[in-house]
Amino acid sequence: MPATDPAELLALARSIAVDAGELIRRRRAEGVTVAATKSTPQDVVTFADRESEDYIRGRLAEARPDDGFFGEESDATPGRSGITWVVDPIDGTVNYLYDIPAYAVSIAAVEGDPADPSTWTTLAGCVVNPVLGEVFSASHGGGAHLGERALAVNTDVALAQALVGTGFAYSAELRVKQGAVVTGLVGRVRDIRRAGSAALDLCSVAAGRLDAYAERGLNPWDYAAGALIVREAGGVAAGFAGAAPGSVMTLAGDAALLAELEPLVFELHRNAGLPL
Ligand code: 2AM
Ligand code: CA
Repeated sequence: MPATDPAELLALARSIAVDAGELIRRRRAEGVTVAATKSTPQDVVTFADRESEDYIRGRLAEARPDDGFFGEESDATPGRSGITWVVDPIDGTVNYLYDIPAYAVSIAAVEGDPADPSTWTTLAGCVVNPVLGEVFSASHGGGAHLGERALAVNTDVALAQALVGTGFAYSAELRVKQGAVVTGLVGRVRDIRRAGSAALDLCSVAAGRLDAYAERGLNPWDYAAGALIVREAGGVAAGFAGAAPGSVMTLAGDAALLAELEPLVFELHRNAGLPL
């Protein structure tokens, strides 16, 4: 079995994500304090984010010492194997702070230039919501699952009937412009959801709990695992104009629905003066 067998990588990702999920759930029950603020006063990191990332990093280093590491809360380490682990130790940190049960651990194994997410092929991804005990997973070519159940995105949904997930930036200035985008979108679709965890939003698309998703400003650790889970559920996860998902745009859903949604979201971004 080659060292890059996606099923083997997924088994490791799943085992570590479940254990890290249990760790953050326990810490949440003990009470959470903010360790520091990052880009804005709203962009926080808790001690549990750091503890979770240290734990995940340690387990990966022990199991696969030649792989690289790229996580939200610590410095990246290059590897020698061609595999890099892309990790969000808590996605949905604001939900975590408020004890809203929509936060997750996200772990993905990618191949490609660690410094350029547009070159990545994601081989395995796991997203765990420890409060609900939900384990979303996918391996390249192996399908997407919630627990044991195979997932498929919703198909044959017209834009006017689509339930669309999105999110807002920590920067107030950017959030106001994103508000203008939502104003233009909300009358064209069934409704909007803003759950607060990009990784879980992508898994919701894969599971048919949302028809589509569109958000600006994501980081690779927010979407790496979730984007693979969407694709393996038969959907598309991409940026504008077929680009890889990224900080400008991450769109997810069935291809036919995205063909309607993408031009609208693009136009609304341009009208709001958001860089494209
Ligand atoms: P986080 O909880 O790890 O910070 C909120 O819409 C979602 O987007 C969360 O998954 C959040 O991840 C992510 N996100 C990433 N960068 C963000 C930013 N600059 N502002 C707000 N949310 C961001
Ligand atoms: Ca995070």
